[in-house]
Order: sequence, then C-alpha cells, then structure tokens
Amino acid sequence: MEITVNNAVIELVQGDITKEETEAIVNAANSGLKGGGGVDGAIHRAAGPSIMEECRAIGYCPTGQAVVTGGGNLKAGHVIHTVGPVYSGGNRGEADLLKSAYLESLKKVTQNGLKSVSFPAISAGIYGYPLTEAAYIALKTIINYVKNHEGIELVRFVLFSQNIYDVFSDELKKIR
Ligand code: AR6
Repeated sequence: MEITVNNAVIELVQGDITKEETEAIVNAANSGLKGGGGVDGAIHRAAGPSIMEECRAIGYCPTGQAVVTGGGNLKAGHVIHTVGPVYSGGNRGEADLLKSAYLESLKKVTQNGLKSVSFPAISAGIYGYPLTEAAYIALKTIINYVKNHEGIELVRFVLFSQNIYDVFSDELKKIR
C-alpha cells in the first residue's frame, strides 16, 4: 500500500531490500559497523567488500545516528548505515533512539540531495523491538519529516515477511 504526503510517496512492499533500485537503502547496522546477521549481513553480501572497507574507515556509529557509504555492487548508489537501539524493556530511551535512527537517516538522504530511499524495519529483528511499536515510530517519524522537508519523493519500506508487512500496513491505516 502507499500514501502521499506533500510531494512524497510513502510505500510499503514485501521483499528483499538488497534488490532495491531506490537511490539509497538503509542498513540496520551495529555501532562497530562490523557487519553481522539479518539485513546487515544480506546487504554486505550483496554489495561486496568495498562498503566494508568504507565502514572500517569510518569506524563507529553511535546508536541513533547514521553514516553513509557507497553502494558497491548494489543497484542503490548509497547505503545509509544506522544503528537502532537494542530493546530492553522500553524504559531505556529506546523509542527516542529508534526515532533518531530514522530521522538521522532521512537527514542523510536530504544532505546528499537524494530523492528516493528504502528502509527495513530497524531494530525489529535481532535487536528485539516489538514490531507494532517499531512500525508506529517508523511511519510517524517519516510522515512528519516529509511534511516539513521538500526533496524526498519516495520512501519505501521493504518488509521481509508477510507478517511484518501486515503490521506496518495496519499501523499506516491507523495513522492515515
Ligand atoms: N531485506 C529486508 N529486510 C530484511 C532483510 C532483507 N534482506 N533481512 C532481514 N530483514 P535485523 P536489527 C528484516 O535483525 O533488529 C545485525 O547483526 C528482519 O526481518 O536485520 O536492527 C546488525 O549487525 C527485520 O524485520 O536488524 C546488528 O548487530 C529487520 O530486517 C543487529 O543485527 C531488521 O532486523 C541489528 O538488529
């Protein structure tokens, strides 16, 4: 499903983010930028070694922040590596940190003059963020950002399973 906010389309699809043709894709990375499992592992496998070299040179990304590399062998020319919070009960600032991970990623899109970006469900896998809350924060943050910033034309959520897609589309229907 999709909605339009200002000049931007916000779209939900089920699929594999490594195949995306948006100008940038977002990676759910760790602070050490060392690669790992989940979407991070998939992106590094598909992109090839050049983005790992760039990550090594950058060295570190605090939780809630984002850094940018090229896309290596991916169709997307840029990878925005952001670090979502590990969920540990909800009283350790997780919601603010997850919001910040989306916001800082969107700022990188704007700063690099890009018009399209794809996101996975940050923190909602290995980092254990409850899916419904993670979906609400993701969608609300992105809708508010595109309301106040011109330039981004497409924000696509690429959700890995039917279940994750269904949760995101229920939240989007409620917010809309
Ligand atoms: N395309 C789209 N979504 C995917 C893909 C893919 N190819 N593969 C997995 N997902 P996770 P996190 C979904 O665990 O929770 C790594 O080891 C997955 O189903 O990748 O932020 C990092 O190095 C889930 O919905 O990221 C960190 O150490 C979503 O992507 C840690 O995991 C996020 O799950 C980050 O954990």
